[in-house]
Amino acid sequence: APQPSAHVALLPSAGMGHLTPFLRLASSLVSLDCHVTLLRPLPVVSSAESLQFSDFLSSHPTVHCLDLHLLPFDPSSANSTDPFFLQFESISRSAPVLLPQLLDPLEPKPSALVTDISLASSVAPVSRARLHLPCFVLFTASASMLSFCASFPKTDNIPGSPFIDRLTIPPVLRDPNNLFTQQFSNNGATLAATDGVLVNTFDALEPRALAALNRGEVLEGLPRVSAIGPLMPLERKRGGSARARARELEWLDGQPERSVVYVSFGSRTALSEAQIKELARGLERSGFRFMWVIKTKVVDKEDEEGLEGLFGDGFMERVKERGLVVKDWVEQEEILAHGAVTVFMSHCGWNSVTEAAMHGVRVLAWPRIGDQRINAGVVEAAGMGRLLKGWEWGCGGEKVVAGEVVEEALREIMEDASVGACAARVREEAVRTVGVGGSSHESLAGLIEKWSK
Ligand code: BUP
Repeated sequence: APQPSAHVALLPSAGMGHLTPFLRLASSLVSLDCHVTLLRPLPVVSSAESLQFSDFLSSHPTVHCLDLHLLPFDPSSANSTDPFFLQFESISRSAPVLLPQLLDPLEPKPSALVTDISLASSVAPVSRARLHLPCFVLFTASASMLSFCASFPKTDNIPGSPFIDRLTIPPVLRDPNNLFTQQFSNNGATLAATDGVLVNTFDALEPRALAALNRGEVLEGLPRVSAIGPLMPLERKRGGSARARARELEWLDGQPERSVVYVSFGSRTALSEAQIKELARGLERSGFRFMWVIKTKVVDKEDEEGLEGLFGDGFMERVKERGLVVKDWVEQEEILAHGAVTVFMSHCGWNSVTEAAMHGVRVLAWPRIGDQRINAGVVEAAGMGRLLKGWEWGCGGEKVVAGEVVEEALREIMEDASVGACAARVREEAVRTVGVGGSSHESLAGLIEKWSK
């Protein structure tokens, strides 16, 4: 058999938004004959992550998984209570000690280490100086967010991303003492000392941001930024055999083409109870068909409340003919791929945006935290979606958006053929870019060639 062309070690970080693109990259590398060593920080934060790891490993038996058992870490010493930020810190502190122990004995030696951006400042120096491995960063958000990260603490006039300003930046970054602000700033400052940056985006989605990054307009000394997205979803297999068709997909099978609004705010943001009630009212008033994936807790393990208690006024009964409300983990990518879905009311986590782009689904953007408002700017600039009218930070949480506003926003985006046409064009470009000869395909092939030498 031919020898694998390159051996790449991958170090993902915490949360589905970070893990998902790593596993997708791992899968693409395997299909391009690379040998992959996957470093798994343990324990993980959420049930979704454990399941994702075990599913992935059983369907990718050639991937070599090494467990990185995190060293004890006292969270009370860090200025944050966010379980995911605390986990970034814990992995960052453990990695410099554990990576040599795990990677030194490997034969053949990896030719490169790809780390998550949230770990870059602690991993890149060890990778180069101690492991003698070139260090690449997988940036798990948009190229616009990468520009912002590379420019930080500067927060406006970011080249190639005119929609970034003081109002769109994540509020947490206004506190210089917050743990996340410090991590973000250190990781951004490390970018120029890495060997390359991979981004899950593509030329047609963020042409100006990518051009500005690679022309050196954003940060002098930034290495090559390779757009390798949209990263392809994993094949849905569990234990090697095909799974039964999920209830959500069966429900969609029974709905007319392009009639359904899919509503989800991602794996780690919960709406307030008052907002859940107003959103329900808006969906009901709109008269549209909908599928709503509800999360009421930041970490899924703590989410035990039943659906009934959330609405409690006969809502479920009244909408049962045209609405499905789900509390479990769903296969979102397959939902967005379904022909019945036409609008995605989304928090604009970057994976969600790339999945909508891949399937030509319009986005009604309702950002909640972090990079999501900047990602919503990308969605608007590409024409594939709209920002919820009157949006401001905190809406959905402490500020409640009225049902009437939701209703009107849904009606507008459903009726706007130009958004639909843009979304369809973005989809065509996404398909083209990952095909042989497409720019994302060629970028990944170029990296593999580099790693094979
Ligand atoms: Br919820 C949910 N099923 O039920 P994002 C999410 N997903 O497949 P996030 C499901 O998780 P950050 C569900 O398709 C996407 O690939 C979804 O990543 C999938 O947002 C991923 O969109 C979620 O980036 O993370 O989880 O809020 O805030 O880190 O971006």
